[in-house]
Amino acid sequence: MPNPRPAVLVARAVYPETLAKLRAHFEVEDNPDDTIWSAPELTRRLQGKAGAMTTGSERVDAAVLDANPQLRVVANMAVGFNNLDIPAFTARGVLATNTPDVLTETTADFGFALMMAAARRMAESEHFLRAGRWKKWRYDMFAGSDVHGATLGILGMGRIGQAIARRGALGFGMQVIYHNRSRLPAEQEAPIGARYVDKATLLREADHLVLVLPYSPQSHHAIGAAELAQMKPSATLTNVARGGIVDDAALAQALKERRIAAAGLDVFEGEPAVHPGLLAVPNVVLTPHIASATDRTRRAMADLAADNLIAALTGGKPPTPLNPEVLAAGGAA
Ligand code: 8YV
Repeated sequence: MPNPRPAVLVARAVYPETLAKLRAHFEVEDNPDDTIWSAPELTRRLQGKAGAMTTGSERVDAAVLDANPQLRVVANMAVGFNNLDIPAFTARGVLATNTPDVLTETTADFGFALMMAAARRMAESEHFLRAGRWKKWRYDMFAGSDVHGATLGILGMGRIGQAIARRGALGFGMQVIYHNRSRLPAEQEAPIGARYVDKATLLREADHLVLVLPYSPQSHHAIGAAELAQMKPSATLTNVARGGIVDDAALAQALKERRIAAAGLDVFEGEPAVHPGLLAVPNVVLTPHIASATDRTRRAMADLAADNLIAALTGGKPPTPLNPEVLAAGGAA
């Protein structure tokens, strides 16, 4: 018989409604101060817990799992799950879940906006105005590069990549090229006229390159000095995926030397720290990992994470499992 009221840990501050929903089923330890716990602190607080709700700031690996053999499920309030060691979860029969789909369009909106802001130099020109430096108009003042009709390059053509590509193709008349681990079926390529290319072609031909691939050891520094050198000097680079996919030091140098025109970054290697070289150059728009941050979407993410946790621990069907083989083997509840 499963415990009628299992204990769960909610590792970061979340909506009061989400906590109330969880409290209807579980004994909940939450984190009202929103402290980011160290690994030993997280490990300690997980003692006796059957489930946990995490965000990207909590790393749950083999050591954390081994210290908490009672843990059945971790529900990550994010679509990305590089903070969870999924093979370690699966090997121990622990379920992991994420929050796909509910954030796709919101994140695509933001990715597109960041790309446009970089191309049209919005942040740079706004800072100029606020600093009181706008004394007269000039023909070439903050002349950027066009988005409409340009070539949009997407690295990582998953749900969010496709949503950004739709905006470009259908809203802005852009030619879409993409590179991905696998090519999309023709019926998905056709409506947006997307052309599958190798990575070198993507780097060489894109006017605006947007990164939307998952972070893994394979994608670490997928964009470094060598890749930046292959891009057009007029090109922009936008990252709404994960820090670490771009070598931030190499990017700062390329921006400083104008080897690419501009960048839009929502994620950083080692965030919330930001490479000082990026802070020092004007031609980059910097935002603090907020691509999914609309009220409606963040609530939907919290709700989906809670639904996963509840289903997993009450004998239901978790909506978005990352390692469904654990469920097939009779795991979670
Ligand atoms: C989250 C994200 O806000 O879903 C993701 O993968 O990067 C963001 O939407 C962040 O990871 C907090 O969990």
